[in-house]
Amino acid sequence: MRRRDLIAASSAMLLGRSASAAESTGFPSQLPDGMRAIARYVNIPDKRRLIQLTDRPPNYATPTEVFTSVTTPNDRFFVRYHADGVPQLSSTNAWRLTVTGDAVAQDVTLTWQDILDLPQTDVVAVCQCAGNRRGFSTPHVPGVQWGDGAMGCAIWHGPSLADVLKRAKVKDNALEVWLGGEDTVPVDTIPRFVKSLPLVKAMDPKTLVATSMNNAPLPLLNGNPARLVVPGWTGTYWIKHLNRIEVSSKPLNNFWMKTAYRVPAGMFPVEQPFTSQGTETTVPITEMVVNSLIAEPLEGAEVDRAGFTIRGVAWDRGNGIGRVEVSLDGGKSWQDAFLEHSVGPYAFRRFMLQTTLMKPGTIEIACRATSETGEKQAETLKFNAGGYHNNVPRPIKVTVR
Ligand SMILES: Nc1nc2c(c(=O)[nH]1)N[C@H]1C(S)=C(S)[C@@H](COP(=O)(O)O)O[C@H]1N2
Ligand SMILES: [Mo]
Repeated sequence: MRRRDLIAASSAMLLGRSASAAESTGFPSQLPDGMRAIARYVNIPDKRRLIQLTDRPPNYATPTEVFTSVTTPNDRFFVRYHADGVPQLSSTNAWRLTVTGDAVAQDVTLTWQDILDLPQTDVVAVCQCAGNRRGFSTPHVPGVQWGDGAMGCAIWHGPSLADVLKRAKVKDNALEVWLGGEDTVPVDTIPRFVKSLPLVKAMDPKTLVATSMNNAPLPLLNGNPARLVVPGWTGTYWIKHLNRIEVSSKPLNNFWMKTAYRVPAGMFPVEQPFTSQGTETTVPITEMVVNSLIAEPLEGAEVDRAGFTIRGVAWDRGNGIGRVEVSLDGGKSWQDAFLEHSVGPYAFRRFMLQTTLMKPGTIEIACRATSETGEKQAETLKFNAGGYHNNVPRPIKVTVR
């Protein structure tokens, strides 16, 4: 921190203001126009300084400046719910996970201890809502108007879903695994949030039933006591408060699979198509697209003409990040950023660029990532009605002094 920022920060503290200079300048860049007047910072149990977009159901975004680190702290991790029926925190002694369905040889009910007794693994992975950046869609589309903050990266720990399913002896006719959580819906007209995975993704050793997050119990609003972790896939499959699993020989036929979370067929190519849920015109949204974000400086910041540091993160569907480029002139020219070491293909990868002497004035800075397999961010928006998968580089303005 520079001396004048330090003075500004300490005088803000003396005045009892909680907003730091960085956070107040960051607010505009990460939210779409209509949201800025409604959104506000909130402190709620387990959580501190998130941006509230809606209260019921709870939808809270992570502020951009948090994305200078590889893992997102639990108390800053975003929150997304479809219905206003978050369960109460309860003892893990009472928790049960049932595995049933026409494609298991025997129904089982697992206790918390059963889950702890299975082999445990760790995966560092990004959980990103399919609708992250929806608020920047042109034209505007309905849905929660997320800016940049419907994502986070954590160290997830627990048994693989495959080992849980094995306890029920999966039969050869298995096609999909249906997953539901304990949260309820306030009215019958909203269907309960249940999603399915194709068997191959459910059996992937990296697909976990996570019992901890960043080496601590999951916060209530991130799915305590256990949630599904589906590395490389959008957040919609990461079922929170997981308590029931059905292994089925049939495709799940509900609102959340057949109507919501779908994209036009062919618009976003994937490596492992979810064939049992595809039609000729639409497919379920699954694998994330390559993307990147500048977390420092924030939009509207004043930067030093002698040189300043640009930092941020890049991520993709799990091939890993191979390159991040930064532009200091609104996308006309690009230079390679320095990539920090990778902590795994599903994690955020940090980048940084140190600038050299430049002229005072307003500049636009932007970043764009390329995956290890050559996937690049889109140059123009691939418009779709859900506002999903927006990975167009978005320049931010800073003032050089
Ligand atoms: N039980 C339950 N799980 C859920 C949801 C939900 O509404 N209920 N929302 C999903 C969606 S769309 C996303 S993006 C992620 C968000 O995870 P987080 O709230 O821990 O950030 O949870 C997923 N799991
Ligand atoms: Mo989501």
